Amino acid sequence: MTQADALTGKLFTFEGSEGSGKSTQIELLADELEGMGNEVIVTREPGGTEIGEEIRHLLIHNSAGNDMAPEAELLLFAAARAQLVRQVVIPGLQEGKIILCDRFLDSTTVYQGAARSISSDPVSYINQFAAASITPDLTFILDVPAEVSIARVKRRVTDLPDRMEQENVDFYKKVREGYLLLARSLPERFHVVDGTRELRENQEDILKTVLENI
Ligand code: T5A
Repeated sequence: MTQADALTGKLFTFEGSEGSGKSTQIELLADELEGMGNEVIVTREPGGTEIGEEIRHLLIHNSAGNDMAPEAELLLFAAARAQLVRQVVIPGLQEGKIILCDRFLDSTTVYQGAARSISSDPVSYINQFAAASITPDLTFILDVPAEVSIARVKRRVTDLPDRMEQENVDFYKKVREGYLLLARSLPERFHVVDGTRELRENQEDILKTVLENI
């Protein structure tokens, strides 16, 4: 996290395409960290606040979203992030907590930037503005091939695929490539995890890496 020294907590973010295993690993990690006596906040994007969850509904589940311009989508993700950062992330960091966030600004860089082809200047500026220049201490990328993402999304029996999940295999490939490019450009912040490995193996890898960074 790169901001004032008063922010003594840690921000770990989890990225990757749909079905890559982010939520599963966050839940396992939060249990382990809390069991060790740490104060942990688990949150997600878009969402994590009442306002953010309303925006999430509009972005992901509302059928009106099918006509949404990529620029409008970018600004709505940014609006949800601006609220989350000010209402949850900064106060949590000021209280010295460990924050585990399911997606953060790298999702915008990859989905709206790399996959939807909005140019990098507005994406980067809007990201920084929304996130109040907060940068994660460490970001895990759960990396899975596009076909694995699609298969895992399809296996869900509880729900119809949401708007973002209806994208085709090329979109998922662009998302994966976008994340791997980011990881190569900022190796000190990103830790890439093979999301096709056994759950337990990834759980141990992520816990070990977090413990080295708190
Ligand atoms: N978005 C978001 C943007 O476009 N821009 C932005 O700025 C932001 C913030 C959010 C959507 O919004 C987009 C990206 C997304 O399209 P979401 O629902 O929050 O959508 O995120 P998803 O990634 O779609 O969430 P998922 O629940 O689909 O994926 P997870 O959390 O990565 O996967 P998880 O843990 O739920 O696991 C999926 C399945 O795989 C199994 C699990 O048991 C589960 O069944 N699994 C494994 N199976 C085998 N081996 C493993 N290692 C496994 N790990 C998990």
